Amino acid sequence: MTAKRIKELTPEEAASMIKDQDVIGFSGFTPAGACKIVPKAIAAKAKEEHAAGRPFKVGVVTGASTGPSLDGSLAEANAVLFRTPYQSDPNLRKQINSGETRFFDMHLSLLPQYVRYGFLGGFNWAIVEAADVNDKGEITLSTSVGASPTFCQVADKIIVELNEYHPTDLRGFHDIYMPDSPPNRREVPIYKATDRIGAEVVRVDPSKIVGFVRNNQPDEVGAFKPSDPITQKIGENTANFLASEIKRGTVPPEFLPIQSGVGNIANAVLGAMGANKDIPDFMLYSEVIQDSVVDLMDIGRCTFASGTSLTVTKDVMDKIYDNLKDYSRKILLRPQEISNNPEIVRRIGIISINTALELDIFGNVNSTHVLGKNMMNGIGGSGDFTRNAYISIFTCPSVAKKGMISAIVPNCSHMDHSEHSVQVVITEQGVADLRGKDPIERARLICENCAHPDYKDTLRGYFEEVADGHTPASLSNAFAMHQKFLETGDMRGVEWKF
Ligand code: 0RQ
Repeated sequence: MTAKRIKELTPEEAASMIKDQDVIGFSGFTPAGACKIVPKAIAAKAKEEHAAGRPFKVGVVTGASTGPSLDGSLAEANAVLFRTPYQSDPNLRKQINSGETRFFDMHLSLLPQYVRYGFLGGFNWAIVEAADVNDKGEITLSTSVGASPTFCQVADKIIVELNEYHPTDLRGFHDIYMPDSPPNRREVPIYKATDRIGAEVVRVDPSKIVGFVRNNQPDEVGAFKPSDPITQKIGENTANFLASEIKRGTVPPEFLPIQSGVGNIANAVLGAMGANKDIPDFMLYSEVIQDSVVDLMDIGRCTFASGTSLTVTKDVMDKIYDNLKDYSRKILLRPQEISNNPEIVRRIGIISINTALELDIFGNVNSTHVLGKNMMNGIGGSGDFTRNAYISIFTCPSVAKKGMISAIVPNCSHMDHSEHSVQVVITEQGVADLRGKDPIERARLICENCAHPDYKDTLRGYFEEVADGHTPASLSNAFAMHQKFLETGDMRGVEWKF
């Protein structure tokens, strides 16, 4: 800790300054770098206020999802006025889906500029976790950058959650760069994943920092489920597809940077890519750097990872901190508007790999809404990458809920990524390469190569017999599989009505 003139506060003193209806930009992109001790104190204050019969709710804006101490505590205290841009907390999800909490789902690359343009109104506070802060107003962030530089720039006041679990030597791990606003914006000068273009620290007017709160707690990153035969097969199908693209010359032999989503499927895909000898050593230009990436670095298969968060379990984090100099040469954390920047994605030719909840036979993808209405997490960065990728891939198991839901349906019940952006679909059953295919060809490929055998005949019946038009559709049958699930708890055995 290198600041002498910034006041130390207790978490309760920090929380006492937050008022009902205040809007707060919290650090955090996944549980990595998310505030922990101050939001818990704010949640405790909310409970006290509610017990005294007074209203108390705050607007919560973050980089992406956070951990239980932030979204979990505030939701449990019923203290969230509105939330954006992405979340994954079960309690908060319930409140969002019951209409109790306003949530608006945003492309993660757009959030910082929305905030700077004033689209979301004023920000009373930036509350950011840091590894260090000094009297000049230089903040060394911890394990994520997310939207923190922007929150610090626009907020009236700043509270720093100084987390001494993170070494001050993290200075140098970040590349902080904020584009000018139009009409003065220039190109973001990144031409390869390893380029550095900004500062090591977030620089703020030190008089805006009202104090710091000490903490010493690792990130609340949960362990991954071990990969199962389904995720393993999806991973192998993806790796084999990419190897075949190199072989046929549509992907350059030196390969291209990879973006990979989060979660178990993404973990399995990266593992399979690492194991596939026909895929050269590769770099990541992604948003979330998770355990599997560090494993691949250790065996030399991943040579560099640029992201906005280092979302790793405690053992992996400890390993990185024990060898910080070495990993600093291979890992770089950037603001989310740079890690997910469409201009860069298009320029450097990123291969994007994201997960669908459901997709339709034409290649439209739903990543966010269960049965068209209940929010799961949010679109996250998947749209930033998909729309602009060199090759955009969506993966998912062909069925969910023990086979009672087909991930492949005649019509998506909600749409996040359209057929125009989705190029390749991969399930454990196989690969559908949709490039250069018309709608009926797409439907045949997705049905034959990716659908689960329990659903193939039903799906085939829809587009071969019931539906018609350039994009075969039957408005009265399009949601019959969803309807059957709502009525019986199983999508199987739909009979089409002519
Ligand atoms: O529910 O846990 O109750 O069994 O959905 O599904 O298969 O475990 O997959 O954890 O990878 O999540 C799309 C949500 C997938 C995620 C989504 C049920 C299924 C299970 C989860 P249970 P899985 P994952 C970079 C990229 C959007 C953001 C994004 C996501 C649960 O990947 O949020 O891509 N993506 N970001 O049983 C009803 C269906 C279903 C279904 C699955 N069709 N209908 N339920 N489930 N399919 C990251 C960031 O931006 C930070």
